[in-house]
Amino acid sequence: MSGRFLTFEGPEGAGKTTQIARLAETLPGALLTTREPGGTKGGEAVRSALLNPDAAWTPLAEALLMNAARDAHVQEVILPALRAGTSVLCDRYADSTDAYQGGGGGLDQDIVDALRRWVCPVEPDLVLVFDIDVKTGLERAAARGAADRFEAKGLSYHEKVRARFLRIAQRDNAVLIDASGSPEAVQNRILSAVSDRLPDLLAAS
Ligand code: T5A
Repeated sequence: MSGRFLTFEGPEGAGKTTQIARLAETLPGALLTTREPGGTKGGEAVRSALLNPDAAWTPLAEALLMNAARDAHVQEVILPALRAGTSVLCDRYADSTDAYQGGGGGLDQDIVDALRRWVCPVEPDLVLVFDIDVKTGLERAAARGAADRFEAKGLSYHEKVRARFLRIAQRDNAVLIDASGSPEAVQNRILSAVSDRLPDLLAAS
């Protein structure tokens, strides 16, 4: 595989979508931007079901649905792109299942890990873990419109999600990004992390 695989993780409203667009404009070389849950027709249908505020899903059901969508996304989109030499910028991936269903929802770690082993034949070269105060992130997300099913979960759920992301950020393939401040300030932190960890990506032509 010759493309690089970067994932963007973190709590609600951390600014991932904004920064993926900015990074995609900056990087040379073949690039694909995509998101989870989603990225395929089936995955987008699963996304609508999961985010619907009128639906009720247990943490186990959420993890199974997220991974059903992820399996299609990995097989149909991510692996073919990486094999073709295209780098992939992905808004959330398996670490979100760890943080939300595991950290927030209390799902058994063995289940989270087993799903990851079955569904994820590829791990990211770099995980950018955005960190933002939970209230600030939820306020940013709320300013955009009505809360989806995850945004509507309580503050203590989102504090647990954030705590799990902080743990994930300590992994060797991860880096913590302070997501507070202006979009320009956050972009500079990201460019510095990418240049430090994956200099070939910035140099690619
Ligand atoms: N989920 C997902 C799981 O539970 N398990 C899983 O396995 C997976 C894959 C997806 C939901 O699914 C859950 C997690 C999520 O709850 P989503 O809508 O994709 O739903 O949720 P988010 O990824 O959190 O998307 P958001 O759009 O809410 O947050 P982003 O992408 O981090 O933030 P962004 O860029 O859209 O910015 C939010 C708002 O803030 C502004 C933007 O203009 C925008 O209005 N903003 C800033 N404002 C001030 N300063 C800055 N620096 C700003 N940057 C952006």
